[in-house]
Amino acid sequence: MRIDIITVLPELIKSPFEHSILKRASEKGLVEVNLIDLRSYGIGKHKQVDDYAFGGGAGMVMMIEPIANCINELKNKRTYDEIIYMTPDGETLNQKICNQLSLKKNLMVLCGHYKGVDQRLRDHFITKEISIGDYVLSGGEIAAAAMCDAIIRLIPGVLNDETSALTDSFQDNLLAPPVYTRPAEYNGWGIPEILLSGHGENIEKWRYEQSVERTKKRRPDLLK
Ligand code: 6GU
Repeated sequence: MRIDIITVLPELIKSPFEHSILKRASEKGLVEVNLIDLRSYGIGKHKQVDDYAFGGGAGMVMMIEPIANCINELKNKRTYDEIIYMTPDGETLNQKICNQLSLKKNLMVLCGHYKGVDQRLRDHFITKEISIGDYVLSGGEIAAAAMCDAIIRLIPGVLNDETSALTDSFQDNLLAPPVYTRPAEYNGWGIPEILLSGHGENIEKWRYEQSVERTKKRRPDLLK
C-alpha cells in the first residue's frame, strides 16, 4: 500500500511512522508513507496556502489552487482508491472503515487546518471525509496519523502471531478481555484461576465471556 499525506506540517506527522509496528511495516515493504509539504505548492513569494473566508468571519481557509495542483500532480502519477479529507465533520472512523481501507492500494490523505479547505476541493476532489471522533483537533495531522496507524496494522503481514489483530477490541464488535502477566500475585492481588489451569478451551471460553461482559457494561451500543 502507498499512502500520500498532504500537510502543511510534515514534521508533525513524521514520527509515528518511524517507530515500532509502522516502522517495521515500511521496512518490510508492506507500506510506503509519503509526506508531501503543501507549502511547496503555495502561491507567490510567500508560498501562501490560506486566505480570508469570503463573507467574512474569523479564521483562514485553505486555498483551492495549492491543494488542487498538489492533488492533480499526484493523480497524474497513479490512480488513487480514495482521496480522504481529515475533518471533524466527516464520517466517524471505526474498525470496519479501517478494514476496508487496509485492502486498498493507493490512498491520498489531505490534512485540514484553520477553518478547513475551500468547499470546492471537497466537492470535486475528495472521495471520503473522515473524523476520528466528536472533538476538535488543531489540525488533521494527528487524526491522519491515528487513522493510518489503524489501517497499516491491518495490512496482511504487518502483524505477527503475537500482535495479531484478530483478538483486538472491535474486530468482532467486542471489546478485548482483561489480560495478566507475571507475577501471578502482587500485593495480595491474584489473577483469575482459570488462566493458570492450562486448559486452552476453557480459557478461550472465559475470555469470550469476559469480552461479552465488558462490552455489555462499557459499550452496549456495539452489541446492537
Ligand atoms: Cl479529522 N480533524 C480535526 N481538526 N479535528 C478532528 C478530527 C479531524 N477528527 C476529530 N477531531
